[in-house]
Amino acid sequence: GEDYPEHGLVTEEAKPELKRPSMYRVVLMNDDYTPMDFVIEVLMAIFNMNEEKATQVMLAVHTQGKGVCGVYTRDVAETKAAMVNQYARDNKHPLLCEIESV
Ligand code: TYC
Repeated sequence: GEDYPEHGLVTEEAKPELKRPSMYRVVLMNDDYTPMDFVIEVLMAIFNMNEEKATQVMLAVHTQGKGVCGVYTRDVAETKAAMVNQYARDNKHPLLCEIESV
């Protein structure tokens, strides 16, 4: 855009173009041991899904091996993945959540 006005006093620096933040997929991995109800509970609690959506995503992970829980900025994606992994460990389940760049 214009760096300076046509008239009047300049009171601010020129505004730089803002970059869009990099986005990351939060991916849930299937395993043979984590109970289906536990996965649904995690999806509802951490990814704000209703029970129907959480069930759909859990079954997609169960049948396809992995599935996307959501796409977020890096800090949010890392925090949500860490929350899933910590909650799974606390409950002695092998459930694993990863992040990958979109
Ligand atoms: N495969 C698990 C079972 O049969 C269920 C499951 C679904 C586990 C999704 C992990 O990310 C997962 N109990």
